[in-house]
Amino acid sequence: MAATTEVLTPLSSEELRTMDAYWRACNYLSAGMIYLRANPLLREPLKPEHIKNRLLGHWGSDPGQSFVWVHMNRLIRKYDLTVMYISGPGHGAPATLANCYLEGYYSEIYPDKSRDEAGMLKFFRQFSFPGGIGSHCTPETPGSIHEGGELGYSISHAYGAAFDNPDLIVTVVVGDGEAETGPLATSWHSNKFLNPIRDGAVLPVLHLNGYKIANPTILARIPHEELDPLLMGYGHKAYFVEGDDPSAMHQKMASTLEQCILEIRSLQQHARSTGDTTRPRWPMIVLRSPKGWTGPKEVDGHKVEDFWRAHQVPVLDPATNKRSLKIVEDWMRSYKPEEPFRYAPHVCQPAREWRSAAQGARSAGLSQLCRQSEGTGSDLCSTDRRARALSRRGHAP
Ligand SMILES: Cc1ncc(C[n+]2csc(CCOP(=O)(O)OP(=O)(O)O)c2C)c(N)n1
Ligand SMILES: [Mg+2]
Repeated sequence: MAATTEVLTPLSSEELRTMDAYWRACNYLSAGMIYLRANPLLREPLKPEHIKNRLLGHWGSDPGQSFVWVHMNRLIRKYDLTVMYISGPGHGAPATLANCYLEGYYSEIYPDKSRDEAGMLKFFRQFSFPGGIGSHCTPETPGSIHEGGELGYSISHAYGAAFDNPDLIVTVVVGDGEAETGPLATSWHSNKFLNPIRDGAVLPVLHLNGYKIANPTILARIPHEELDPLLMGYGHKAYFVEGDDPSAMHQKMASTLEQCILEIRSLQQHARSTGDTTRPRWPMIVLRSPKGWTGPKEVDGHKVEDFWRAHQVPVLDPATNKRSLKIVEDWMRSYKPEEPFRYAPHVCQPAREWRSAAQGARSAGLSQLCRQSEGTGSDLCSTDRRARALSRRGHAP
């Protein structure tokens, strides 16, 4: 039997609204990186000349990864956690980059990619462009210890980070395709080497979005009655978060992730107060969400969301096909970028202004934007400085 969580609606309506706004902002930025070379805030109707000449990048993995990130941020703030995020499907670099940018961290390292309209445009244009940055997570990604490009090492790197770091929790997203590689399949057993007194903890999030490039994945296809005991055999108590309705999924994820964090703390507390190092059954999450979640559902009658077509560029010819252009525009506007960004006075505001407005606050990143945008996301879009400084983003294709 899968583990269950008791509190199913832990988020207030305001928290839900702001977390969703942050997540939509991430998804907007991810799509923007893949598509736009002009008009970054969609101030004017999308035209062919706003579209990049060569479309590259991976969309399918991004919404699920950003979903994990925003939910982890809520708990970092709530419990003052020290957390590192490692991205197994590091081909989904737009998710990691979008979060770094929204938190403000990206602009600290690369000041020309500032948190204003001009900076956002540079941020989009550099993506997967010669002389810019890779379409996978690369060492240039701030805080990166885990490169995208070769699947299979996320869990090993997560444990490497957790060993001898008793305060650290490493959240590691594992792609269901990545999980089929030899290195990943064996690395689940790394928990056998984790000392609950001396080491930190690893919280795997197995992302069952159903596909690896153009093929279905095994772990997404085997029945629950087989998957759950398999993960138990790997040493985990698995919590399942499954669905596609964003509001319901936010509540489920918030509740489940919090349960996992509390359980990790309680297991550590027990070991550290009694000296009992018997191997605990560490919690983990199985996140079953559609590949390319919230992206275009269909293009020219072909299924895209929740299908292999969402893996990379979901709409292939918007620069030359009016119908495709409209699909991309409708898709990007569906994130209501005017809400999280509040066009004029916020993202577009000179970076110095919002920085100084937020002086004295320890938190950084979208929180400042949010504070000025009537609270959109202010309570949860930011990690505090300590958590951010210690967080490391990692990646694989
Ligand atoms: C070792 C290795 N084999 C193959 C690939 C090619 N590849 C790139 S992305 C991908 C699919 C990954 O699927 P999944 O882990 O489920 O990530 P998702 O995009 O679905 O989140 C593959 C096989 C690779 N990058 N590394
Ligand atoms: Mg997958």
